[in-house]
Amino acid sequence: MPAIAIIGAQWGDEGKGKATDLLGSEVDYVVKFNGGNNAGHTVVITQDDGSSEKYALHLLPSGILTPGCTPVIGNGVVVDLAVLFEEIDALEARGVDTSALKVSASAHVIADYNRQLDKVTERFLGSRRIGTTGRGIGPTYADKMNRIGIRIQDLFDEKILRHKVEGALELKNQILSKVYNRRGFTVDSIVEDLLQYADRLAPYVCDTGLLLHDALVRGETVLLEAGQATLLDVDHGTYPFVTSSSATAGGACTGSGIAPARLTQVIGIVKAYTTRVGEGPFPTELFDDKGDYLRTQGFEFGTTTGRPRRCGWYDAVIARYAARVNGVTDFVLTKLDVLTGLEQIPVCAAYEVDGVRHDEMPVNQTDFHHAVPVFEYLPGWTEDISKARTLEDLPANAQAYVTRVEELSGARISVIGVGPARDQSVVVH
Ligand code: 2SA
Ligand code: GDP
Ligand code: MG
Repeated sequence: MPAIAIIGAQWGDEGKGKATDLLGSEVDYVVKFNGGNNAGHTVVITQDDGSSEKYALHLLPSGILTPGCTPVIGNGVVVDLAVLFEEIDALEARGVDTSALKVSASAHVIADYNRQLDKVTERFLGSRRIGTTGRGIGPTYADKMNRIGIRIQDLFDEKILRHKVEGALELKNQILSKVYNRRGFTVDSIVEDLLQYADRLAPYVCDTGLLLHDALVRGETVLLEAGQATLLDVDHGTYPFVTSSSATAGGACTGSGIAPARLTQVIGIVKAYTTRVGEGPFPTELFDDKGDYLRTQGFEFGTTTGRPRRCGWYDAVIARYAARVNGVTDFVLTKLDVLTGLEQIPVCAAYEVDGVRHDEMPVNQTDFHHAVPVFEYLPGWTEDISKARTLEDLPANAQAYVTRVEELSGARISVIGVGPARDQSVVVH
């Protein structure tokens, strides 16, 4: 009865989509448990004839691409209904069967006013902005915590829906008009907008917590797929430069209704270097041609917004932190191929803050802003590694890089990514 969590160990875009897809054929359920359409997971599938198909998923779990696997949107997700059906339609048009999808009756809905608030708040914050994706994620989670959120189940009772929308809009319209100088929303327009999806949504909706519990009792395998990552987690990330949900292993339980003791494996996905989108501290960030090199070689542009990602060297301090916070049992080290061609590869082993060495993540956010990486310099390799399928296929320096990164990172490396396609993986354990 294994429940396996896949967690981002850095600031996102580590390649969780590919890792989930890789495991897809061995699991019965894939559950998205946090976030919404701020996420962007790219999955590349190689066809029998050698051609490849690329899918960019935002709201739907990556397991939707695996026949026989039930994709689930858990209670911890915030759902933009227009995006949900756009994604379903786009996949169906490409021949992907989405009929098995299940959506939690307790997931929250992103309403128009929350998208609007996300965008105007960012503009208002100016230099203090977070660099959000503008999808309404933060304001929707704020409503959830403020107990004025709209849930999927509310869509099936117009009277209740209207009552809740009235409650939510009471303060929001005042904020929009008085603080942000924007026009407010009418209850009718919001209710009408949400109700248009109710009939189409109904067949997908169920008690997903019970569904998953029963599956685990039957001995089936459940994969919990995180959106965003540990350093973007609202509790454990680089607050306030975080997303508004729980992207760590704890969140996998609260966001799906699976009890913590059911988790048998936590797989941390970590890139062989580091990237970040949006604002916030990033100790190993590169501002020179090496950063451009990583961005170009790794095609580091946002899957959702197209924003160029900030790039830097591997940071073992945050990997160790992610291993600790999530209880990582195995790491998947992705994009090792992107480092090919570099003469020397720096790896951050610790930080120095005001002359003092820190082997652990500084608890004080100000210290993290001032953290200076203590680098080890490892020799690079020039051989193409994209066709490597075993550790022995990798050049000696690439093997040594993996070994050193593993020693520094707090958990074993079980899979190494050497290209975007499903089969471009070296399985070590
Ligand atoms: P939000 O919109 O409230 O969640 O933004 C808050 C912060 O979280 C970051 N964030 C992300 N970081 C990396 N990848 C994400 N998904 C997309 C992708 C991003 C894109 O896969 O490429 O396309 O731009 C993601 N989603 C949220 C965000 O940058 C803020 O720092
Ligand atoms: P996610 O948000 O963690 O699912 O990651 P994204 O999909 O946003 O970004 C990861 C990108 O790296 C995608 O374009 C993947 O196709 C690609 N990718 C994943 N693993 C590898 C790898 O091992 N090598 C290379 N070159 N690309 C990879
Ligand atoms: Mg992504």
